Amino acid sequence: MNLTANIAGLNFNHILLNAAGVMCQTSEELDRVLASEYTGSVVTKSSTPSLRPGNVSPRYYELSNGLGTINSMGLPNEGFDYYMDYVTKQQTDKPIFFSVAGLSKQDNLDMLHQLEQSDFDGLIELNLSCPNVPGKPQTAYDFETTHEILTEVFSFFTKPLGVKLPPYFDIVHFDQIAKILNQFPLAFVNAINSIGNGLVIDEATDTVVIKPKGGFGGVGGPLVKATALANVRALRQRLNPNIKMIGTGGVTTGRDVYEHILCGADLVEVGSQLAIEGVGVFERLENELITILTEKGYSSLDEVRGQLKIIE
Ligand code: RRO
Repeated sequence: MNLTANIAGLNFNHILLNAAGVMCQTSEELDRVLASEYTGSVVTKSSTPSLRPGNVSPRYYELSNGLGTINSMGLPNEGFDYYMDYVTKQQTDKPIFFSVAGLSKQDNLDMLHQLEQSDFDGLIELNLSCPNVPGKPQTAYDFETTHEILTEVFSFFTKPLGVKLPPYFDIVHFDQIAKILNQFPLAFVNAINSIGNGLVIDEATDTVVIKPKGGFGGVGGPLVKATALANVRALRQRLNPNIKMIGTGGVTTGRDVYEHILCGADLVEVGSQLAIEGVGVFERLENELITILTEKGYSSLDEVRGQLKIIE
């Protein structure tokens, strides 16, 4: 079975990888994702210029009924230099994604200048959608600012760069963000980040389950699958064909991976379920995907990608 993908001339031998934020903060975690025979790559925890401890705990919670997760991690990370050191030391044929999430435009530009001047030869993911830093709105909900940042970035940046988007919920917003993104030589677009500012309440105590922001946090897992698929599909239909799609959100089975591909995903990322199940999830999901492809008589993902049928 051919499970390969290509973004910006870089080859991926498997379609799955972690979603930024999950199992990718320390070098040990990054090593585990990278070492899996079933991952196409790894994406680093979104970094800020300096180390951040993130929000107070409890800041992550798994719903007991398997519906999903809520987090308000608050961008804990080891700092830009730590990830630069990690990625430039790797001897791997997997193209690594380096995620950056500055808390200001200038922080993002500074980190991207350093990446541009470095020996890093992977891909860069600009996270415009962190929902959990108190007082900092999700950048990609502000279309004007998104346009302004990308304009400045592409005035100097030449390496393969993509953006991580928050979910959109209106057709007009799909149209508007795609129109902006199509103005730039993006290598890829990754949809979706968690659904921001959800609220989960503990039944026994009538209390929120995470402490930061009074309990508000980003929702992931099965709860977000329909929104994730809609965003992948809507953006794939609107973006220039040379901009590749990464599908993220609600992946717990091989069928979920398959549906992301039907909607147009080139690569598929696993967040909540990786946190719950560990790196073994990649082998299980790939095997489940291969079973589906085989049963349907496909021998490569190219036969499936974007082939979602609608009711005429
Ligand atoms: O660290 C986080 O709280 C976090 C980030 Br940066 C993000 O992009 N998405 C998310 O759900 N959590």
